[in-house]
Amino acid sequence: MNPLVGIIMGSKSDWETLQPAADTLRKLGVTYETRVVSAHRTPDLLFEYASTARDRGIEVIIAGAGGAAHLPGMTSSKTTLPVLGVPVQSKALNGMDSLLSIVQMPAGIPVGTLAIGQAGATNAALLAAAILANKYPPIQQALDKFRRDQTESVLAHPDPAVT
Ligand code: RP5
Repeated sequence: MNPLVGIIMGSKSDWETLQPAADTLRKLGVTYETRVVSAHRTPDLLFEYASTARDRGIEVIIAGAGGAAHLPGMTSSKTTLPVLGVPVQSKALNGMDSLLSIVQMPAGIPVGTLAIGQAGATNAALLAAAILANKYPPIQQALDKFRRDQTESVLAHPDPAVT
């Protein structure tokens, strides 16, 4: 099946952060592809990826980057698909640079910005699934089950001192 979600990242070094997005989509039965697409090192590829994604059947893009993280914003500038930005926890500034450069988009070009790091990647996948669930009932069912299982797992272990 063609991928519904495109997971792109500025560098191979971002994969550790973005992998939970891929794992979460797989668990929910959502098809996806993963690619390194850099706003700075491969700008032509970024333009091509973003401007052709819809025609290839992609419906949501998750874009993760660190430092001067222009990838999500530039991707959104070339497509009207929903773009979810994941700030990578950079070494120099602990991800604050990534967060601020992704979240502070000018009005008119939206990026849905998630938390710094792997929590943001997981939630980007859940949000992508929620967007797709409006059109694909099996994804809605998988999301409902994910929430039920999560709740039951917490309730099943009420005492933190007992493993
Ligand atoms: C950004 O620069 C990438 O998103 C990455 O988080 C950061 C560092 O990249 P590498 O030097 O590890 O390739 O473009």
